[in-house]
Amino acid sequence: MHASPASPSVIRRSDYRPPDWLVPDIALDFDLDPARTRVRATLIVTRNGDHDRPLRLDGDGLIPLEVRIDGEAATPDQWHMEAGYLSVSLSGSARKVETLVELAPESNSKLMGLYASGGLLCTQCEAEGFRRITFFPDRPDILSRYDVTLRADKARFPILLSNGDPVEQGEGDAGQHWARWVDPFPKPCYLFALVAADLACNADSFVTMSGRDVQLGIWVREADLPRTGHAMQALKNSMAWDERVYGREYDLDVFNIVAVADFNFGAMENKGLNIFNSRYILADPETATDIDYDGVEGVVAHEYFHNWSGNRVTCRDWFQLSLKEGFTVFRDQNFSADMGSHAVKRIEDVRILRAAQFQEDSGPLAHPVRPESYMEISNFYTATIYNKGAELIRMIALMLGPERFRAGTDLYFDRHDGQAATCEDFVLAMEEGGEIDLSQFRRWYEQAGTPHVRATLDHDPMTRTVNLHLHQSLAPTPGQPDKAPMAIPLRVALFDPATGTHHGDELLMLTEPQQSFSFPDFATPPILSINRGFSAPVIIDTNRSQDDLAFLSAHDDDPFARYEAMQQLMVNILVGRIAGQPIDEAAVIAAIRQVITDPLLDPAFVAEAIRLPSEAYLGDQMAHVDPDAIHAAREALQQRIGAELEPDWRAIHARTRAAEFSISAAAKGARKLRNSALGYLVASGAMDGPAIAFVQFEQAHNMTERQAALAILANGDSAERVAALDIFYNRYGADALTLDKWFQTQAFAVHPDTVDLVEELGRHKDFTLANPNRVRALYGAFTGNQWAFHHISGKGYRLVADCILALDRLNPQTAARLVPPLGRWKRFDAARGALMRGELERILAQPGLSKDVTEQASKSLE
Ligand code: 0A1
Ligand code: ZN
Repeated sequence: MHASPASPSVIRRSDYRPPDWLVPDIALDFDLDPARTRVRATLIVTRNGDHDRPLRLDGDGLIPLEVRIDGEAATPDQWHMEAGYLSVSLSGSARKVETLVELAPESNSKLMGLYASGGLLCTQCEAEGFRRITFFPDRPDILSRYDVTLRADKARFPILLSNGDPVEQGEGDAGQHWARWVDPFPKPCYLFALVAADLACNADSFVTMSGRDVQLGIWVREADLPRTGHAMQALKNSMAWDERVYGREYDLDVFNIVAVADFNFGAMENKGLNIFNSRYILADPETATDIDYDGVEGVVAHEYFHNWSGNRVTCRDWFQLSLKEGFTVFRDQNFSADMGSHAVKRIEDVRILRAAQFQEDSGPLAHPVRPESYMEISNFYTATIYNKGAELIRMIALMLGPERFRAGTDLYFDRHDGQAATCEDFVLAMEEGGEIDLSQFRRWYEQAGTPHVRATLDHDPMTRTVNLHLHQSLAPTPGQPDKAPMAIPLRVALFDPATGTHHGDELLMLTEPQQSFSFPDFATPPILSINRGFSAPVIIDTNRSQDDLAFLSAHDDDPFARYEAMQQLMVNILVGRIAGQPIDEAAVIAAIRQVITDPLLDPAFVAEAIRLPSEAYLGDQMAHVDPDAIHAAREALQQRIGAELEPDWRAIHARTRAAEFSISAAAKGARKLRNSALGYLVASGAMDGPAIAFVQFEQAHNMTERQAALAILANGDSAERVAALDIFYNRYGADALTLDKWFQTQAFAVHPDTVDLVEELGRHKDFTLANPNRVRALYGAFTGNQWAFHHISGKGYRLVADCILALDRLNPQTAARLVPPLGRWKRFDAARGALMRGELERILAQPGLSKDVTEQASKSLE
């Protein structure tokens, strides 16, 4: 239907075949220059099995300047180029193949392969960037030892880094110098990296559990050195945590991290040389919010943990991506919980899962945690692979308990060290090490979509028995019309409303389409607390009354379930209003009053509990999203909560003001609550609201309070709004990461003019498509602003489609990530749906569209 002239071909999981040739060793010699870099690669190749097929070396945009076999120039009958690869005919079982290519890193706007960023040269190879650097069988099941020599102008690029350990360096002619790095651990080419730069180093060290000294380096621009302390602390904490919790030790003598300004994702776990988007390294109180600090800690940990879950044990093929990503996200989530609050971290993670992954699961791009096919693998770095993948590991850990889970991970790491493994290998290790049967559980890897579980309680006073009836369902997703029942672990507790206590928390396994569980000894009907801790990534429907939810929001001893009861109270009111069935809001106001006046509660938890569900989450609760009605209802409730509790908001706001900045959990919690209180106070309509926000904006000694005040002002129309935005721009305009916040805050603003403002900002002199962070700050944030993006005029859709089309010519990966919001057209009314589809069709009609955007846009129209 929408086939473009060159329809990208589909890669299928079932087509996996072991490689014809292996590459146990590779030597790389780089003559680095932004305009003209020469790469000489020497591959030792060995025939894998009994066959006479040629050696196929992937190459994307490469021209072979030389091809040599065992040191001799290859003759024309020995090699030829085909679309996307170099084919070499070889006899014998082991040969040496050498190629020479030339690259222009400064013209590489895709930020894949070798590219220039802010005066340095760096690489990004995952998933298929190595083939843009040299000819190589670019697949993760080829593990090689790397011996890398880098040459460059010494004045311009005094620092030369690659994977593994530094072994030699020296001076060359004409101001050149060189360095040789050898990585003793065989690795797939997606983990290769190099950096040539003029950077300064925050140097530190770490002694591992077996007593080895590791040199740690975080490399940034000299001026940014003072902003690297938090990342370094996070790195050392991560190294100690992986030893303590998983028994995993670091394995090289050096561990380097380099921050770069232009990066398509968050960071990259290259062996011994992590390369980071600078937003996940740099943090100081003046420019970074607490969310940024947590992001730095979490991403530093994530990349470090990949050294075992991803590098020592890697993936056989890209369908196994969640093997490393889901597991590593699970690991970094638990690390961050251990560093701060388990309760709050769980609430935050579930909020992200629901916002990003549940939406994916209910739309045209839904795919299983282990997909069956793809056109462009870059499109599969998704919330499903990462966040739902982490939930799968979490469920396994819950079912096994800590000791047996650890036995399972020990077996997995020991058995597969040095191998390219599969998700099935992981599940088998869990079954064996953890002594459990996961046959039915495997469906979580196979079936896309978020299961619904309907839970009802009945109580028989004669037998004093309670029955919990559970009914599960899973809607069809693209390519999966019929689903089998899932194995769903549900933590439940039954509360006695008279005493406010329960009889114990139980783990129930729901494995049938319908199943009932009986509980004896209940004289009166209890109140159901279910999916405690969010034990399974499912949607629970219950018939609990507002009174039951109010009870749980005051008494549930599981913090997630308590938060969830509060959220459900609010959702019921808002969805009821939108449907024209008003529900009294008194219960919510009473619940909020109780939470904010309970001195025993952690302020960070309180801030989460009193947060109104987002407009997007409310949309997910409706058969058809009505952005205007959702917006109006939510604003009205916010105003009412603000006004009813105004004295409390003033008191909280005053009391949480700290004389000095601290990054402690307590100080972060206080700031979080302070900002919520300010939000409600301003929403109340109090005359002095904007002035109070402006004072906070001006006087804050940290970005968390300053940006929150700015965001609150940006939602309104006060004179303070204009002043604060100007001040912010003038003060921080020179710092790219902080200027991103200026763009982002305006794109997120819940304001009727946002769509016009975003159009203007797209033409601002500081806006550029060349920097992915800037694109995400403006257009990425805008697509997350439901009311503004879905403006009935369709202007929001047009702006985003224009951006996708312009960006696709430069950076298809980042362009493709803006497509999914346009693909949710089935969830909206006919008028909006038609406008969204129209933009998708316009995108697909562009000649020369990338494979990345073609896949996302064409799937979105189905
Ligand atoms: N493995 C990285 C994610 C990543 C993927 C692709 C990239 O470049 C296109 C970069 C990073 C991680 O999980 O952090
Ligand atoms: Zn990762």
